[in-house]
Amino acid sequence: MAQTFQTYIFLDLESTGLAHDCPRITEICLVAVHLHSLQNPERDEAGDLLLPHVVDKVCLCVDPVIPLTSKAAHMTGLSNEKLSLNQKQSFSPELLGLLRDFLERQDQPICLVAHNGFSYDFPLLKTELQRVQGDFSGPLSCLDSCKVLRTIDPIPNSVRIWKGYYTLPEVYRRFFGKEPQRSHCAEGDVLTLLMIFLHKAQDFLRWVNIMSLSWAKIVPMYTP
Ligand code: DCM
Ligand code: MG
Ligand code: MG
Ligand code: MG
Repeated sequence: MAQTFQTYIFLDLESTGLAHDCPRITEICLVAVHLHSLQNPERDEAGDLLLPHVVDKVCLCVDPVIPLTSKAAHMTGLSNEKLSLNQKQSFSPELLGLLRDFLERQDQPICLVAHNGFSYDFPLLKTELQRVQGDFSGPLSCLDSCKVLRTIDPIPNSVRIWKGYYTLPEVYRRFFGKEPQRSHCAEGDVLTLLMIFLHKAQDFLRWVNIMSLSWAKIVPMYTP
């Protein structure tokens, strides 16, 4: 299936915990970037990559209704108290509508991109959509950047097998030689992912047709 995605939507979720905790979303960020900006990246005077200017962005905090695990609270800096003191709303049919409208505004076809998306973000998002009796409509695909990196950035023989090799901050450090900004905040992680994608854009764009899955094939993380 040779299809040229016109828009890539980089996505990250923060949540109340890991898959076995049956987590709920606490924060969602989507940054939509047109293929044009991925193929023609902006650079500063030193030649270093810049984040594209022309993007559409949605960042929302969500009342998860259930408690965050202490690990998730520690990682993200979020808490049930902070979210409720700020009167954040739970994942609602209106939020589904907002996300659908955001997707519809983009040049089609779209590919969603998330780091560990196949095992975490896409199934969790599908569960939350199911909870409000909805889903995304129309053709939509998704790509796990971690899966692509295992092919385009294989662990050298000199490095002992180490499960941290493909974490978002570690890949960023390897490619850019500095720390990413604001890890485990949805927008921070999305922008880190976008820079990683830009750094290897030719490779990602070459592999996307083979490694992307239809959104319809994503199985919900659990039944709400
Ligand atoms: N998470 C967790 N414990 C971990 C790693 C992640 O509970 N050791 C959960 C909470 C995070 C969510 O996964 O909000 C997404 O992780 P990340 O910040 O890597 O996107
Ligand atoms: Mg993530
Ligand atoms: Mg078009
Ligand atoms: Mg994150």
